Amino acid sequence: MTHADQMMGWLQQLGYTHCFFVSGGNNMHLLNAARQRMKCIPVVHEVSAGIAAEYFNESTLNEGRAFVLLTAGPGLTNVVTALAGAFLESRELLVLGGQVKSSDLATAGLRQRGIQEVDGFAVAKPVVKTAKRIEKPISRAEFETLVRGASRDRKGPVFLEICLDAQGAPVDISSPDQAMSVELRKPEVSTNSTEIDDLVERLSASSRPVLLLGGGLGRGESRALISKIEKFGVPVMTTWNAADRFDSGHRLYFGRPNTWGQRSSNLILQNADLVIAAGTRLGLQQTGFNWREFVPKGDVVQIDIDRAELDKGHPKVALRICGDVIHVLDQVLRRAKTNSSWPAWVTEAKKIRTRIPLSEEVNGKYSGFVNPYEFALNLSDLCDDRGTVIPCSSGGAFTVMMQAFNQKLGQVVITNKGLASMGYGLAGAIGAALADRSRRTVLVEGDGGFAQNSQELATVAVQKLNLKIFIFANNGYASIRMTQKNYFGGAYLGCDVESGLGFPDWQKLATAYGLRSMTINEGFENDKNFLSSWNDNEACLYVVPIHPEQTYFPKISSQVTASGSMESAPLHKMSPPLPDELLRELGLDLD
Ligand SMILES: Cc1ncc(C[n+]2csc(CCOP(=O)(O)OP(=O)(O)O)c2C)c(N)n1
Ligand SMILES: [Mg+2]
Repeated sequence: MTHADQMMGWLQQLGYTHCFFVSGGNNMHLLNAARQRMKCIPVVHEVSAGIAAEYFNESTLNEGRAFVLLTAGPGLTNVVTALAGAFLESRELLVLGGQVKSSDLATAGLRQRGIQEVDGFAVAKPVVKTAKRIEKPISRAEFETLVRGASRDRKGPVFLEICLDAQGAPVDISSPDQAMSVELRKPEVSTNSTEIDDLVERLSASSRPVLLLGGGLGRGESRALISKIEKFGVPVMTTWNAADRFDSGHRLYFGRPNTWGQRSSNLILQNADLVIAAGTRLGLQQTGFNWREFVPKGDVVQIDIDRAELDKGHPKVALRICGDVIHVLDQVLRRAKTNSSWPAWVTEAKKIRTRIPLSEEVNGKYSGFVNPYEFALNLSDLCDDRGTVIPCSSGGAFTVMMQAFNQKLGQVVITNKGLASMGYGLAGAIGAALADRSRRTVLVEGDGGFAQNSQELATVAVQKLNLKIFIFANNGYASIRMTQKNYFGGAYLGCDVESGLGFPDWQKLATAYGLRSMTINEGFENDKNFLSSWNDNEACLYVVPIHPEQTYFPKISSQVTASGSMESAPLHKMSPPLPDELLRELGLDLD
């Protein structure tokens, strides 16, 4: 038995079942050991392995867990984007990398000694929770502590770079190392009880509270919380990372506020007198770059497991509680007293929500093209509560889906907005689809974003995934076109074919990979051909024609200032402005 066998056995006992990999000489022992114990899924590019494993684990649909296996040098450099994405979104990700023999490692001052050698440890370090180079066999206890670090406290990627000789080293399986290690202690929740008392008092005294749930609240945890919130009757909103924690049809659900958020949600949030931000880091995208005007009429209470997020200095937070979000919310909902003004606040908020649609007329309709907001609404109706929905993570398709998609409780919705990278959609959808093959997985991605990882259509075909892929075809990078138009007088460069950026014929590309495809148009939701492909269990690629000049309103406008910096409107001032009479009717007096 080799140390590689031993490590794979340990991983198996820790619940790992799936290995996304790209092979190479420097990870050969690890792959040979994984082959015998895991479902090994070859992907074309390492970055896809990383993203797929992140989404597999995030979807938490089965008992299994996925990790990534890659080779040294280019294997590692190719996965860095996925490490950064998982790091920024606090997602569990274990990456095992090969490395040259310990005797071939470059010594100080050398760029390289071993073939393909790159200092993976140093490259990965800034974008992982833990990085370690393993030059000789390590104990089970050490290995487990390293691996479990990915899913403890604030989750994040762990990168272990294992030298070829350490992988292949023979190990004595009768050594005491083999005993099961003791279960690691659950993290102590050191929440300060006077802070919880303070929050209980603030909530009971507030007349217009909003509970903003973030991705720090797990899917299982939020299920248990819903009935408690119902008894309480306070308006609930979610961040993008918690998009699937609440049903969009629930009477207490008031959407997703954000810089690219739902206008009604932004208005309600900005009218609150207390916002309890639970399990969200309240980053700039969430609060608006103009964070000084976040919740201008009320106080913000933030609950986060990471002290650094609470102390970062923005937005203004009246009460900061460091702790496990479910633990804090449980106590607060048990002890706070309901306030008699809440039903009227819910009614007021409901009116705002009903009067301001998710698809605004200002975006218009172009004949022969699909309106992306109407598309997202129609897609919401088509998706059942057992589906997995993967909006991509950049461009118009991402923001439209997060603005207009109506999720059902039971669905899994995953994006990676922290990195907001092109190319995340397809790789993520592959990971999520493999996490539960009985579900239909739906991917919505822009043509620019899709082009970055389209090589994984090969994986979709080989794995025979029930994956429905919608590509917003709008002649390239519409977002960049818009920037170049608004700020640089239409000096277009590298955003479409005319300005030098190439794209394939998507249907021909699908055919090349042996996949079905069709172009859909307005009314697709009732089209027989579409519905028959939608309802079977096979992959299909749908080209969705979106007009290249399609607008994406409402949005927060920004201006370049005299000093070259940017200045943004607060969350409640989305463009174009609402008519004064509507604002008056809704009782919105935010200036
Ligand atoms: C890896 C990466 N490089 C660059 C960007 C900057 N960027 C943001 S959106 C965008 C264009 C995306 O094109 P597409 O997916 O077609 O969406 P569209 O802009 O057309 O809505 C680019 C280049 C990014 N998000 N990720
Ligand atoms: Mg595009």
